[in-house]
Amino acid sequence: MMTFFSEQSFRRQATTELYGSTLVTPFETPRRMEIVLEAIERAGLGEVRAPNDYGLEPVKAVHDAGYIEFLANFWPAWQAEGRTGEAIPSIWPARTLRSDRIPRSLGGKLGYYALAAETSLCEGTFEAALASKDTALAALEHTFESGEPSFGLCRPPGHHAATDQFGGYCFFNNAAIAAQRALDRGYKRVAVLDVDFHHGNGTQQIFYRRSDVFFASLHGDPEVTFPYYLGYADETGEGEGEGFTANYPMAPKTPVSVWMQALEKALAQIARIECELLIVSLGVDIFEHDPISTFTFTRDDFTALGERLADAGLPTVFLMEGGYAVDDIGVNVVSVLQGFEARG
Ligand code: OKP
Ligand code: ZN
Repeated sequence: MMTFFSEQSFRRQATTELYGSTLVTPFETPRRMEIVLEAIERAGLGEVRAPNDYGLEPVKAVHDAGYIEFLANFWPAWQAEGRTGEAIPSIWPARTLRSDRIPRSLGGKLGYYALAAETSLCEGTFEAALASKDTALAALEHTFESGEPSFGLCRPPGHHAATDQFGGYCFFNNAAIAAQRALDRGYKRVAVLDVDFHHGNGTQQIFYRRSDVFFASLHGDPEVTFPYYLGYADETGEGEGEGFTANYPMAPKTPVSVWMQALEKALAQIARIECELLIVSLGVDIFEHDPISTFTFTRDDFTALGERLADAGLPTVFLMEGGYAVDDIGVNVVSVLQGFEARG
């Protein structure tokens, strides 16, 4: 399988994540990418290519122009104010405040465009986010041109990023950008299947009122898991999009057999509504030893997941999302991709 990866992804080297009451080294570390690349090479999965630069047009097709401009300009502007540390939002247009104004101050903008506080803005973040969406777009293009599956080793991840908000380690929604591009290239209906441990709130929000992208997510129950405020089973889409969102929240320690039953339901929906392309938001934080998650996948379960996805019989693009058991992330990702290839 062809992999796409950009060295520019390493340009985000954040040193702070707000975790409980302390600042820790971010779980979403650049080292994750090195481990995945090593595993791909060791397994002989196939060629790794650098993506082209697809510009901002495909980003604008999904994200708000003011939000893109904010991310592009933030770091130089922050520095020009004499601030040296990484930026972490501390106030938002929360439910009892106004959200119809975008403050002039950087601190005000920071909260306006954020949905969570764990993810800092720092030097290189915008460049890495651009590289990540290019990686997703290159993978999509490869599958579009060849019909072959592809893997976009995206970093930073994307599925929490909404139309105009960053958070949960995400800035641009790579899966949504690729899905929109697929539609613009002529596919009539695309499925985004999100298997990351965390609900893909950004992808859901972007397509919630649309019927051309079916979004299904299997994830930790938001009653007890980030992002808490989206991802419940009663969210099924709105208006035109009614029936084109499906959520399968599951309790901590849910057995893989139960998770696989939810996957069957999601794949049945994908088949029934005749999706022509499958984009998999591939988070391997469903791993049993993931440090911030509570599902129970083993390496063999990842292989079985890949096999089952191949059986769906669709052109498939895998895009990297989460996975924080750094030493195991490579083996886990490659297990999915090799399981897929063994069946494909
Ligand atoms: C990003 B992705 C854990 C707090 C959660 C943020 C998690 C972001 C996950 N106690 N912190 O979906 O893998
Ligand atoms: Zn996750």
